[in-house]
Amino acid sequence: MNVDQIILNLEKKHPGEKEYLQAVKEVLESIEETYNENPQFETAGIIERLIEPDRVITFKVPWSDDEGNIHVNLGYRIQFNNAIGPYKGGLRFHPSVTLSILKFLGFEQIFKNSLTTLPMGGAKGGSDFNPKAKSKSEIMRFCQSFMLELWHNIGADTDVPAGDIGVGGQEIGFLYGMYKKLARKHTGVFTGKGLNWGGSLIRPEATGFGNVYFAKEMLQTIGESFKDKTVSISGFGNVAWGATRKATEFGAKVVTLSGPDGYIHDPDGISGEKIDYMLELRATNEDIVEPYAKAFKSARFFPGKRPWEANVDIALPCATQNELNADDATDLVNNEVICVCEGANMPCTPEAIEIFHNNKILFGPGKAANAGGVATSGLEMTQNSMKIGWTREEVDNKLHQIMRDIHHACQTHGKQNNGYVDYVKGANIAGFLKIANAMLDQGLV
Ligand code: NDP
Ligand code: 2IT
Repeated sequence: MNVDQIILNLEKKHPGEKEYLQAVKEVLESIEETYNENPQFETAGIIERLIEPDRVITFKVPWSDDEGNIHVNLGYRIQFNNAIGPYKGGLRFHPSVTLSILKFLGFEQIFKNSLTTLPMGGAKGGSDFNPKAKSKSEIMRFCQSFMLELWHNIGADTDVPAGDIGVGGQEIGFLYGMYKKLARKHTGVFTGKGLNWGGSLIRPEATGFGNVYFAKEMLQTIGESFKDKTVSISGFGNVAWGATRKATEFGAKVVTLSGPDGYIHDPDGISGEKIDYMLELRATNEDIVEPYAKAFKSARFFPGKRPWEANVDIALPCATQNELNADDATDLVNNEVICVCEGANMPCTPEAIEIFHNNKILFGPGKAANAGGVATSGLEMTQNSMKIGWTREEVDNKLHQIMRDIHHACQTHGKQNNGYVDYVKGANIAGFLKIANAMLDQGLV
Protein backbone atom coordinates (compact mmCIF):
# COMPACT_ATOMS: atom_id res chain seq x y z
CA MET A 1 0.00 0.00 0.00
CA ASN A 2 1.24 3.46 -0.90
CA VAL A 3 -0.46 5.71 1.66
CA ASP A 4 0.66 9.02 0.10
CA GLN A 5 -0.61 7.97 -3.33
CA ILE A 6 -3.95 6.78 -1.96
CA ILE A 7 -4.45 10.05 -0.07
CA LEU A 8 -3.44 12.07 -3.15
CA ASN A 9 -6.02 10.22 -5.28
CA LEU A 10 -8.67 10.62 -2.61
CA GLU A 11 -7.94 14.35 -2.38
CA LYS A 12 -8.38 14.68 -6.15
CA LYS A 13 -11.77 12.98 -5.93
CA HIS A 14 -12.89 14.87 -2.84
CA PRO A 15 -11.08 18.22 -2.80
CA GLY A 16 -11.26 20.21 0.41
CA GLU A 17 -12.72 17.41 2.55
CA LYS A 18 -9.98 17.90 5.11
CA GLU A 19 -11.43 16.12 8.16
CA TYR A 20 -12.28 13.04 6.07
CA LEU A 21 -8.79 12.95 4.55
CA GLN A 22 -7.25 13.45 8.01
CA ALA A 23 -9.17 10.48 9.44
CA VAL A 24 -8.38 8.18 6.50
CA LYS A 25 -4.68 9.10 6.55
CA GLU A 26 -4.34 8.31 10.25
CA VAL A 27 -5.88 4.86 9.80
CA LEU A 28 -3.89 3.98 6.67
CA GLU A 29 -0.58 4.99 8.23
CA SER A 30 -1.14 2.80 11.24
CA ILE A 31 -2.42 -0.31 9.43
CA GLU A 32 0.10 -0.16 6.55
CA GLU A 33 2.43 -2.83 7.95
CA THR A 34 -0.37 -5.29 8.81
CA TYR A 35 -1.99 -4.68 5.43
CA ASN A 36 1.22 -5.43 3.57
CA GLU A 37 1.67 -8.66 5.52
CA ASN A 38 -1.69 -9.86 4.15
CA PRO A 39 -1.52 -9.73 0.33
CA GLN A 40 -5.08 -11.11 0.10
CA PHE A 41 -6.31 -7.67 1.23
CA GLU A 42 -4.55 -5.94 -1.66
CA THR A 43 -5.84 -8.52 -4.17
CA ALA A 44 -9.40 -7.89 -2.99
CA GLY A 45 -8.97 -4.10 -3.13
CA ILE A 46 -10.00 -3.82 0.52
CA ILE A 47 -8.57 -0.32 1.09
CA GLU A 48 -10.07 1.25 -2.03
CA ARG A 49 -13.44 -0.25 -1.10
CA LEU A 50 -13.23 0.69 2.58
CA ILE A 51 -12.33 4.37 2.24
CA GLU A 52 -15.35 5.25 0.07
CA PRO A 53 -18.78 5.13 1.74
CA ASP A 54 -21.30 2.59 0.41
CA ARG A 55 -23.62 5.52 -0.22
CA VAL A 56 -24.15 9.15 0.68
CA ILE A 57 -27.75 10.26 1.09
CA THR A 58 -28.33 14.03 0.94
CA PHE A 59 -31.60 15.88 1.10
CA LYS A 60 -33.08 19.26 1.89
CA VAL A 61 -34.90 19.87 5.16
CA PRO A 62 -37.47 22.67 4.89
CA TRP A 63 -39.11 23.87 8.11
CA SER A 64 -40.89 26.94 9.41
CA ASP A 65 -40.01 28.84 12.58
CA ASP A 66 -42.49 30.10 15.16
CA GLU A 67 -42.99 33.34 13.22
CA GLY A 68 -43.83 31.43 10.06
CA ASN A 69 -40.52 32.17 8.30
CA ILE A 70 -39.29 29.34 6.03
CA HIS A 71 -35.80 27.86 6.44
CA VAL A 72 -34.01 25.22 4.41
CA ASN A 73 -31.20 23.12 5.91
CA LEU A 74 -29.18 20.26 4.48
CA GLY A 75 -29.66 16.71 5.72
CA TYR A 76 -27.26 13.79 5.30
CA ARG A 77 -26.81 10.12 6.06
CA ILE A 78 -23.50 8.49 5.20
CA GLN A 79 -23.89 4.70 5.11
CA PHE A 80 -20.22 3.80 5.15
CA ASN A 81 -19.81 0.07 5.62
CA ASN A 82 -22.08 -2.79 6.73
CA ALA A 83 -19.70 -5.75 6.54
CA ILE A 84 -20.17 -6.74 10.17
CA GLY A 85 -23.70 -5.52 10.92
CA PRO A 86 -26.40 -2.95 10.07
CA TYR A 87 -25.18 0.62 9.53
CA LYS A 88 -24.91 2.28 12.94
CA GLY A 89 -23.91 5.74 14.12
CA GLY A 90 -25.17 9.05 15.40
CA LEU A 91 -26.80 12.15 13.95
CA ARG A 92 -25.15 15.54 14.51
CA PHE A 93 -27.09 18.81 14.37
CA HIS A 94 -24.60 21.70 14.41
CA PRO A 95 -24.06 24.69 12.09
CA SER A 96 -20.48 23.49 11.42
CA VAL A 97 -21.70 20.20 9.86
CA THR A 98 -20.33 19.51 6.36
CA LEU A 99 -20.08 16.42 4.18
CA SER A 100 -16.40 16.14 5.11
CA ILE A 101 -17.14 16.12 8.86
CA LEU A 102 -19.84 13.47 8.52
CA LYS A 103 -17.62 11.33 6.28
CA PHE A 104 -14.79 11.46 8.82
CA LEU A 105 -17.21 10.53 11.58
CA GLY A 106 -18.75 7.71 9.53
CA PHE A 107 -15.32 6.34 8.63
CA GLU A 108 -14.17 6.38 12.27
CA GLN A 109 -17.43 4.72 13.28
CA ILE A 110 -16.64 1.59 11.20
CA PHE A 111 -13.54 0.86 13.27
CA LYS A 112 -15.08 1.93 16.57
CA ASN A 113 -18.07 -0.33 16.08
CA SER A 114 -15.82 -3.20 15.10
CA LEU A 115 -13.85 -2.73 18.33
CA THR A 116 -16.99 -3.04 20.47
CA THR A 117 -17.20 -6.73 19.37
CA LEU A 118 -20.92 -6.18 18.65
CA PRO A 119 -22.42 -6.65 15.15
CA MET A 120 -22.64 -3.05 13.93
CA GLY A 121 -21.48 -1.44 10.69
CA GLY A 122 -20.46 2.22 10.40
CA ALA A 123 -22.59 5.28 9.52
CA LYS A 124 -23.12 8.92 10.46
CA GLY A 125 -25.58 11.63 9.57
CA GLY A 126 -26.93 14.98 10.54
CA SER A 127 -27.60 18.50 9.44
CA ASP A 128 -26.18 22.02 9.51
CA PHE A 129 -29.28 22.96 11.55
CA ASN A 130 -28.43 24.90 14.72
CA PRO A 131 -30.67 23.78 17.62
CA LYS A 132 -29.32 26.63 19.80
CA ALA A 133 -31.92 29.18 20.86
CA LYS A 134 -34.69 27.35 18.97
CA SER A 135 -38.02 26.68 20.65
CA LYS A 136 -39.11 23.13 21.37
CA SER A 137 -41.76 23.29 18.65
CA GLU A 138 -39.18 24.55 16.10
CA ILE A 139 -36.89 21.64 16.97
CA MET A 140 -39.82 19.24 16.65
CA ARG A 141 -40.81 20.58 13.24
CA PHE A 142 -37.22 20.35 12.05
CA CYS A 143 -36.86 16.75 13.29
CA GLN A 144 -40.13 15.76 11.62
CA SER A 145 -39.11 17.28 8.31
CA PHE A 146 -35.69 15.57 8.55
CA MET A 147 -37.36 12.22 9.16
CA LEU A 148 -39.81 12.61 6.25
CA GLU A 149 -36.81 12.09 3.96
CA LEU A 150 -34.62 9.80 6.03
CA TRP A 151 -37.15 7.19 7.10
CA HIS A 152 -37.01 5.26 3.79
CA ASN A 153 -33.33 4.56 4.36
CA ILE A 154 -33.28 3.28 7.93
CA GLY A 155 -34.58 0.25 9.83
CA ALA A 156 -33.72 -1.97 12.79
CA ASP A 157 -31.76 -4.36 10.54
CA THR A 158 -30.70 -1.75 7.96
CA ASP A 159 -29.43 1.42 9.61
CA VAL A 160 -29.88 2.48 13.22
CA PRO A 161 -29.17 6.17 13.99
CA ALA A 162 -28.55 7.67 17.45
CA GLY A 163 -27.47 10.99 18.98
CA ASP A 164 -24.32 13.07 18.71
CA ILE A 165 -23.63 16.80 19.12
CA GLY A 166 -26.96 18.64 19.25
CA VAL A 167 -29.01 15.44 19.22
CA GLY A 168 -30.04 14.19 22.66
CA GLY A 169 -33.07 12.45 24.15
CA GLN A 170 -35.52 15.16 23.07
CA GLU A 171 -34.48 15.07 19.41
CA ILE A 172 -34.41 11.25 19.31
CA GLY A 173 -37.98 11.35 20.65
CA PHE A 174 -39.18 13.68 17.89
CA LEU A 175 -37.32 11.76 15.18
CA TYR A 176 -38.57 8.40 16.41
CA GLY A 177 -42.16 9.63 16.74
CA MET A 178 -42.22 10.65 13.09
CA TYR A 179 -40.53 7.43 11.98
CA LYS A 180 -43.11 5.37 13.86
CA LYS A 181 -45.96 7.27 12.23
CA LEU A 182 -44.55 6.89 8.71
CA ALA A 183 -43.41 3.27 8.99
CA ARG A 184 -46.35 2.13 11.13
CA LYS A 185 -43.88 0.08 13.13
CA HIS A 186 -42.45 0.27 16.62
CA THR A 187 -39.00 -1.28 16.21
CA GLY A 188 -35.49 -0.66 17.53
CA VAL A 189 -34.64 1.73 14.70
CA PHE A 190 -33.02 4.34 16.95
CA THR A 191 -30.88 4.08 20.04
CA GLY A 192 -30.82 6.58 22.87
CA LYS A 193 -34.60 6.20 23.09
CA GLY A 194 -36.60 7.15 26.19
CA LEU A 195 -36.75 4.52 28.93
CA ASN A 196 -40.51 4.16 28.56
CA TRP A 197 -40.38 3.34 24.87
CA GLY A 198 -37.43 0.99 24.30
CA GLY A 199 -34.40 2.90 25.63
CA SER A 200 -31.62 1.35 27.70
CA LEU A 201 -30.54 2.33 31.17
CA ILE A 202 -27.02 3.85 31.22
CA ARG A 203 -27.13 4.94 27.52
CA PRO A 204 -27.05 8.68 28.39
CA GLU A 205 -24.03 8.19 30.65
CA ALA A 206 -22.34 5.50 28.54
CA THR A 207 -19.86 7.48 26.43
CA GLY A 208 -18.47 9.43 29.39
CA PHE A 209 -18.47 6.40 31.71
CA GLY A 210 -16.81 4.26 29.04
CA ASN A 211 -14.18 6.91 28.44
CA VAL A 212 -13.23 6.92 32.11
CA TYR A 213 -13.26 3.08 32.22
CA PHE A 214 -10.84 3.06 29.29
CA ALA A 215 -8.56 5.66 30.93
CA LYS A 216 -8.65 3.61 34.14
CA GLU A 217 -7.33 0.59 32.22
CA MET A 218 -4.56 2.67 30.66
CA LEU A 219 -3.59 4.14 34.05
CA GLN A 220 -3.43 0.67 35.58
CA THR A 221 -0.67 -0.29 33.12
CA ILE A 222 1.61 2.23 34.84
CA GLY A 223 0.37 1.45 38.34
CA GLU A 224 -1.80 4.58 38.50
CA SER A 225 -5.50 5.35 39.03
CA PHE A 226 -7.94 8.28 39.08
CA LYS A 227 -7.70 8.56 42.88
CA ASP A 228 -6.60 12.07 43.93
CA LYS A 229 -5.74 13.09 40.36
CA THR A 230 -6.76 16.41 38.82
CA VAL A 231 -8.59 16.17 35.52
CA SER A 232 -9.38 18.70 32.80
CA ILE A 233 -12.47 18.08 30.68
CA SER A 234 -13.63 20.11 27.67
CA GLY A 235 -17.23 20.59 26.58
CA PHE A 236 -20.25 20.57 28.86
CA GLY A 237 -22.46 18.23 26.85
CA ASN A 238 -23.54 14.65 27.18
CA VAL A 239 -20.06 13.09 27.04
CA ALA A 240 -18.43 15.68 29.33
CA TRP A 241 -21.21 15.20 31.89
CA GLY A 242 -20.83 11.39 32.03
CA ALA A 243 -17.03 11.60 32.20
CA THR A 244 -17.16 14.19 35.00
CA ARG A 245 -19.49 11.98 37.04
CA LYS A 246 -17.42 8.80 36.67
CA ALA A 247 -14.02 10.45 37.19
CA THR A 248 -15.38 12.10 40.37
CA GLU A 249 -16.79 8.75 41.54
CA PHE A 250 -13.31 7.23 41.05
CA GLY A 251 -11.84 9.84 43.42
CA ALA A 252 -10.49 12.38 40.92
CA LYS A 253 -11.06 16.13 40.98
CA VAL A 254 -12.39 17.50 37.69
CA VAL A 255 -11.32 21.14 37.51
CA THR A 256 -12.44 22.38 34.08
CA LEU A 257 -15.32 22.38 31.63
CA SER A 258 -15.59 24.46 28.48
CA GLY A 259 -17.77 25.85 25.73
CA PRO A 260 -17.14 27.82 22.57
CA ASP A 261 -17.04 30.97 24.77
CA GLY A 262 -14.08 29.81 26.91
CA TYR A 263 -13.40 27.56 29.88
CA ILE A 264 -14.16 27.38 33.59
CA HIS A 265 -11.48 26.49 36.13
CA ASP A 266 -12.84 25.34 39.47
CA PRO A 267 -9.99 24.31 41.81
CA ASP A 268 -12.51 22.90 44.33
CA GLY A 269 -13.62 20.32 41.77
CA ILE A 270 -16.80 19.95 39.71
CA SER A 271 -18.81 17.45 41.75
CA GLY A 272 -22.22 16.97 43.36
CA GLU A 273 -24.65 19.80 42.60
CA LYS A 274 -22.11 21.33 40.20
CA ILE A 275 -22.44 18.29 37.91
CA ASP A 276 -26.22 18.68 38.03
CA TYR A 277 -25.70 22.31 37.10
CA MET A 278 -24.04 21.17 33.85
CA LEU A 279 -27.41 19.74 32.83
CA GLU A 280 -29.10 23.05 33.66
CA LEU A 281 -26.51 24.89 31.57
CA ARG A 282 -27.25 22.62 28.61
CA ALA A 283 -30.99 23.00 29.10
CA THR A 284 -30.77 26.80 28.78
CA ASN A 285 -29.93 26.13 25.13
CA GLU A 286 -27.29 28.88 25.26
CA ASP A 287 -23.85 28.57 23.76
CA ILE A 288 -21.92 29.43 26.93
CA VAL A 289 -20.35 28.10 30.14
CA GLU A 290 -19.68 31.50 31.72
CA PRO A 291 -22.77 31.33 34.02
CA TYR A 292 -21.04 28.51 35.93
CA ALA A 293 -18.50 31.02 37.30
CA LYS A 294 -21.34 33.23 38.52
CA ALA A 295 -23.18 30.31 40.13
CA PHE A 296 -20.11 28.90 41.92
CA LYS A 297 -17.72 31.37 43.48
CA SER A 298 -14.79 28.93 43.55
CA ALA A 299 -14.66 29.01 39.72
CA ARG A 300 -12.92 31.40 37.37
CA PHE A 301 -13.92 31.94 33.74
CA PHE A 302 -11.25 32.26 31.03
CA PRO A 303 -12.96 33.82 28.00
CA GLY A 304 -11.87 32.62 24.57
CA LYS A 305 -9.36 30.13 26.03
CA ARG A 306 -9.13 26.36 26.03
CA PRO A 307 -8.78 24.23 29.16
CA TRP A 308 -5.50 22.60 28.13
CA GLU A 309 -3.38 25.32 29.78
CA ALA A 310 -4.59 24.15 33.23
CA ASN A 311 -2.14 22.11 35.29
CA VAL A 312 -3.64 18.60 35.50
CA ASP A 313 -2.68 14.91 35.63
CA ILE A 314 -5.30 13.67 33.17
CA ALA A 315 -7.01 15.37 30.19
CA LEU A 316 -10.30 14.19 28.67
CA PRO A 317 -11.22 16.19 25.54
CA CYS A 318 -14.99 15.71 25.24
CA ALA A 319 -16.22 18.56 22.97
CA THR A 320 -15.44 18.34 19.27
CA GLN A 321 -12.89 17.52 16.54
CA ASN A 322 -9.48 19.23 16.37
CA GLU A 323 -9.98 21.10 19.65
CA LEU A 324 -6.53 20.22 21.04
CA ASN A 325 -3.54 21.23 18.89
CA ALA A 326 0.25 20.97 19.13
CA ASP A 327 0.54 24.06 21.38
CA ASP A 328 -2.08 22.65 23.73
CA ALA A 329 -0.30 19.28 23.75
CA THR A 330 2.98 21.02 24.59
CA ASP A 331 1.28 22.86 27.47
CA LEU A 332 -0.09 19.56 28.82
CA VAL A 333 3.28 17.81 28.51
CA ASN A 334 5.07 20.74 30.22
CA ASN A 335 2.55 20.41 33.06
CA GLU A 336 3.45 16.70 33.31
CA VAL A 337 0.12 15.25 32.22
CA ILE A 338 0.21 11.42 32.41
CA CYS A 339 -2.86 10.45 30.38
CA VAL A 340 -4.94 11.98 27.57
CA CYS A 341 -8.08 10.04 26.69
CA GLU A 342 -10.39 11.22 23.87
CA GLY A 343 -14.10 11.36 24.76
CA ALA A 344 -14.93 13.28 21.58
CA ASN A 345 -14.23 12.08 18.02
CA MET A 346 -10.77 13.14 16.77
CA PRO A 347 -10.37 16.05 19.24
CA CYS A 348 -6.56 15.92 19.08
CA THR A 349 -4.79 17.02 15.89
CA PRO A 350 -2.21 14.63 14.35
CA GLU A 351 0.57 16.98 15.55
CA ALA A 352 -0.75 16.87 19.11
CA ILE A 353 -0.88 13.05 19.05
CA GLU A 354 2.70 12.93 17.83
CA ILE A 355 3.77 15.05 20.81
CA PHE A 356 1.98 12.69 23.23
CA HIS A 357 3.57 9.65 21.59
CA ASN A 358 7.06 11.21 21.57
CA ASN A 359 6.71 11.93 25.28
CA LYS A 360 5.38 8.44 26.07
CA ILE A 361 2.14 9.84 27.50
CA LEU A 362 -0.75 7.37 27.74
CA PHE A 363 -2.93 8.39 24.79
CA GLY A 364 -6.37 6.83 24.16
CA PRO A 365 -7.83 7.57 20.68
CA GLY A 366 -11.56 8.31 20.43
CA LYS A 367 -12.47 5.30 18.32
CA ALA A 368 -11.43 3.10 21.24
CA ALA A 369 -11.90 5.41 24.21
CA ASN A 370 -15.37 6.75 23.37
CA ALA A 371 -16.75 3.47 22.01
CA GLY A 372 -18.79 2.99 25.20
CA GLY A 373 -21.62 5.10 23.76
CA VAL A 374 -22.17 3.05 20.66
CA ALA A 375 -21.44 -0.17 22.56
CA THR A 376 -24.34 0.63 24.87
CA SER A 377 -26.40 1.46 21.78
CA GLY A 378 -25.57 -2.09 20.66
CA LEU A 379 -26.81 -3.35 24.04
CA GLU A 380 -30.01 -1.32 23.54
CA MET A 381 -30.50 -3.03 20.15
CA THR A 382 -30.04 -6.43 21.79
CA GLN A 383 -32.61 -5.61 24.49
CA ASN A 384 -35.05 -4.40 21.81
CA SER A 385 -34.61 -7.60 19.80
CA MET A 386 -35.12 -9.75 22.88
CA LYS A 387 -37.98 -7.49 24.04
CA ILE A 388 -36.57 -7.25 27.57
CA GLY A 389 -34.81 -4.60 29.63
CA TRP A 390 -31.64 -5.18 31.62
CA THR A 391 -31.01 -3.50 34.99
CA ARG A 392 -28.65 -0.55 35.40
CA GLU A 393 -26.09 -2.81 36.94
CA GLU A 394 -26.28 -5.39 34.14
CA VAL A 395 -25.78 -2.76 31.43
CA ASP A 396 -22.99 -0.99 33.33
CA ASN A 397 -21.15 -4.28 33.94
CA LYS A 398 -21.38 -5.19 30.25
CA LEU A 399 -20.17 -1.71 29.27
CA HIS A 400 -17.25 -1.95 31.68
CA GLN A 401 -16.27 -5.37 30.31
CA ILE A 402 -16.47 -4.13 26.70
CA MET A 403 -14.13 -1.22 27.54
CA ARG A 404 -11.69 -3.65 29.19
CA ASP A 405 -11.80 -5.86 26.09
CA ILE A 406 -11.21 -2.91 23.76
CA HIS A 407 -8.24 -1.89 25.90
CA HIS A 408 -6.89 -5.42 25.69
CA ALA A 409 -7.30 -5.48 21.88
CA CYS A 410 -5.40 -2.17 21.62
CA GLN A 411 -2.60 -3.57 23.75
CA THR A 412 -2.39 -6.74 21.68
CA HIS A 413 -1.96 -4.85 18.41
CA GLY A 414 -0.27 -1.68 19.67
CA LYS A 415 2.46 -2.79 22.07
CA GLN A 416 5.89 -1.56 20.92
CA ASN A 417 9.22 -3.28 21.50
CA ASN A 418 10.03 -0.80 24.28
CA GLY A 419 6.80 -1.69 26.11
CA TYR A 420 5.00 1.58 25.27
CA VAL A 421 1.51 0.99 23.88
CA ASP A 422 0.58 2.92 20.73
CA TYR A 423 -3.19 2.79 21.26
CA VAL A 424 -3.84 4.54 17.92
CA LYS A 425 -2.12 1.76 16.06
CA GLY A 426 -3.65 -0.91 18.28
CA ALA A 427 -7.21 0.37 17.80
CA ASN A 428 -6.86 0.82 14.06
CA ILE A 429 -5.36 -2.62 13.44
CA ALA A 430 -7.78 -4.48 15.73
CA GLY A 431 -10.77 -2.68 14.21
CA PHE A 432 -9.54 -3.10 10.65
CA LEU A 433 -8.73 -6.83 10.72
CA LYS A 434 -12.27 -7.84 11.63
CA ILE A 435 -13.83 -5.68 8.91
CA ALA A 436 -11.30 -6.64 6.23
CA ASN A 437 -11.79 -10.35 6.91
CA ALA A 438 -15.58 -9.96 6.82
CA MET A 439 -15.29 -8.15 3.47
CA LEU A 440 -13.08 -10.95 2.14
CA ASP A 441 -15.63 -13.57 3.21
CA GLN A 442 -18.48 -11.70 1.49
CA GLY A 443 -16.91 -11.25 -1.94
CA LEU A 444 -16.83 -8.18 -4.16
CA VAL A 445 -19.97 -6.24 -3.15
P1 NDP B 1 -23.36 17.58 23.05
O1 NDP B 1 -24.10 18.35 22.04
O2 NDP B 1 -24.08 17.01 24.21
O3 NDP B 1 -22.14 18.43 23.58
C1 NDP B 1 -21.14 18.94 22.75
C2 NDP B 1 -20.30 19.85 23.59
O4 NDP B 1 -19.19 20.38 22.89
C3 NDP B 1 -21.09 21.03 24.03
O5 NDP B 1 -20.65 21.41 25.28
C4 NDP B 1 -20.74 22.04 22.94
O6 NDP B 1 -21.03 23.33 23.25
C5 NDP B 1 -19.29 21.79 22.87
N1 NDP B 1 -18.73 22.30 21.63
C6 NDP B 1 -19.20 22.15 20.38
N2 NDP B 1 -18.40 22.77 19.50
C7 NDP B 1 -17.42 23.32 20.27
C8 NDP B 1 -16.29 24.10 19.98
N3 NDP B 1 -16.03 24.44 18.72
N4 NDP B 1 -15.48 24.49 21.00
C9 NDP B 1 -15.76 24.14 22.27
N5 NDP B 1 -16.83 23.40 22.61
C10 NDP B 1 -17.63 23.02 21.62
O7 NDP B 1 -22.59 16.44 22.28
P2 NDP B 1 -21.91 15.13 22.85
O8 NDP B 1 -21.45 15.33 24.24
O9 NDP B 1 -22.83 14.02 22.54
O10 NDP B 1 -20.65 14.99 21.88
C11 NDP B 1 -19.35 15.51 22.21
C12 NDP B 1 -18.31 14.76 21.41
O11 NDP B 1 -18.36 13.37 21.72
C13 NDP B 1 -18.46 14.83 19.89
O12 NDP B 1 -17.18 14.78 19.30
C14 NDP B 1 -19.20 13.54 19.56
O13 NDP B 1 -18.98 13.14 18.23
C15 NDP B 1 -18.53 12.61 20.54
N6 NDP B 1 -19.24 11.37 20.88
C16 NDP B 1 -20.54 11.38 21.30
C17 NDP B 1 -21.16 10.21 21.64
C18 NDP B 1 -22.54 10.16 22.19
O14 NDP B 1 -23.00 9.05 22.49
N7 NDP B 1 -23.23 11.25 22.35
C19 NDP B 1 -20.49 8.92 21.49
C20 NDP B 1 -19.09 9.02 21.10
C21 NDP B 1 -18.53 10.20 20.80
P3 NDP B 1 -22.13 24.06 22.35
O15 NDP B 1 -23.20 23.05 22.05
O16 NDP B 1 -22.55 25.12 23.26
O17 NDP B 1 -21.46 24.51 21.09
O1 2IT C 1 -19.77 8.91 17.84
C1 2IT C 1 -20.49 8.02 18.33
O2 2IT C 1 -20.05 6.89 18.57
C2 2IT C 1 -21.88 8.36 18.66
N1 2IT C 1 -22.28 9.51 18.49
C3 2IT C 1 -22.81 7.30 19.17
C4 2IT C 1 -23.34 6.48 18.02
C5 2IT C 1 -24.40 5.48 18.38
O3 2IT C 1 -24.93 4.90 17.42
O4 2IT C 1 -24.70 5.27 19.55
